[in-house]
Amino acid sequence: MIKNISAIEVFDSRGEPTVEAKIETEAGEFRAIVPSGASTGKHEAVELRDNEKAYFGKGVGKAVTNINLEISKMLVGKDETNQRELDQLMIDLDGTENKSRLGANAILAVSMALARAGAGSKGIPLYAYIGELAKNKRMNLPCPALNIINGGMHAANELDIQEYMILPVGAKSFKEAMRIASEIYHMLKRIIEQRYGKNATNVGDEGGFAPPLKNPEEPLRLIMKALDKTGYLDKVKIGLDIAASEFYCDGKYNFQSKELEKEELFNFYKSIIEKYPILSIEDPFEEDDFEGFSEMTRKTKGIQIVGDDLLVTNIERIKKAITMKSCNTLLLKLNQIGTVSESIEAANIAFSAGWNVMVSHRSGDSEDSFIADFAVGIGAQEIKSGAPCRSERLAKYNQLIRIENEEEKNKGKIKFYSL
Ligand code: 2PG
Ligand code: MG
Repeated sequence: MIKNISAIEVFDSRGEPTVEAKIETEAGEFRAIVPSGASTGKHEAVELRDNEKAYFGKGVGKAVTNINLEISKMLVGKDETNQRELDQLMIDLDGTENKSRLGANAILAVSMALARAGAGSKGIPLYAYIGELAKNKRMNLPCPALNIINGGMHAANELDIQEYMILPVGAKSFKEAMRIASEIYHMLKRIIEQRYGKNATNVGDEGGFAPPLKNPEEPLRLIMKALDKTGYLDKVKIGLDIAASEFYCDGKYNFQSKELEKEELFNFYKSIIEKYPILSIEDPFEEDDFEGFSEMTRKTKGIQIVGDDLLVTNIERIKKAITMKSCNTLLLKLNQIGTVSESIEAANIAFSAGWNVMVSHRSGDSEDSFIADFAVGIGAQEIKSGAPCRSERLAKYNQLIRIENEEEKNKGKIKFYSL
């Protein structure tokens, strides 16, 4: 039974305030911290900010108060293992389409802490509990997509493309995937330093390097060199998050200081797909262009087309994209939709359409590793949590290493997913 619910304002990896919720039950205390995006989709659930003097408007005092008063009042005394029901109670209490009254940050912090409390009262690991909630019989350790060069809204450089990721698809275990990624990351650092000087190895919000480049192909060339020098050319594929909405304006894409038509941007994608081992492209067009995504998916056979800002983990938008064949992979961010239950439902809808699911951190994140267990529990094929650098990124990867280690020790069934 839930004895108490409370919340406080803590800080995310960008030093901005965020919400931490705490739930007390007979089994102990369970906490969760919500993350925060920079390149947010306009259809995301609403992150409630105070818009007052403190923290230049970014305080989350109202969201904290909503937990301490309304949410707590409603949930104390309830059974913490009724995740679905309690999530629904919060959705109804909020009463808006986009959780703008109580704040998705308030609701999600409680929803995540509830899942931890539920796992705690059953005495099982969080990933196993999520697996039960998801009614999932095929858990696995996801393949990591590590963002090693940062651009767009996550870096103070001129790269239009937001994320250049490596996916160690040839690894046999999660641990091996991380070793490969770490070696490439450090080799890349040397290459960037040699070519552009020490200053160019400063990192962006997600721990990837943020060299002062403009040409969108140069990061690909640097990564290829790092793959070559580490001997991992046959084990690693490349993933991109274009985050195209960020440079879209009035029907044109402002790419490399030119105004491009959609066709021209598509031709750029075609040319890099031909030259580099690209496996995955996220948000190639602006966030309402379901048609453009469909065309992209149709014309780039064998490539993962990932919907992030397009889908915003929203069940209605996912269903629309399935009908229109707009993508083949869901980028899943819990705070885009605001509860654990709806996130699970979103994943299951995507799986049943034959899609992959890539669980994702946010560019403003924290030491909370919830999404690692979540990804294992739902059986996500992939996870993206930034570079193998900065502890808010590694909190997730380290938790996956722990889960894999426990599974190996106990001769469990959960294995690394080979993409
Ligand atoms: C994205 C994310 C995470 P943000 O666009 O996929 O990498 O960025 O959290 O800033 O929306
Ligand atoms: Mg994205």
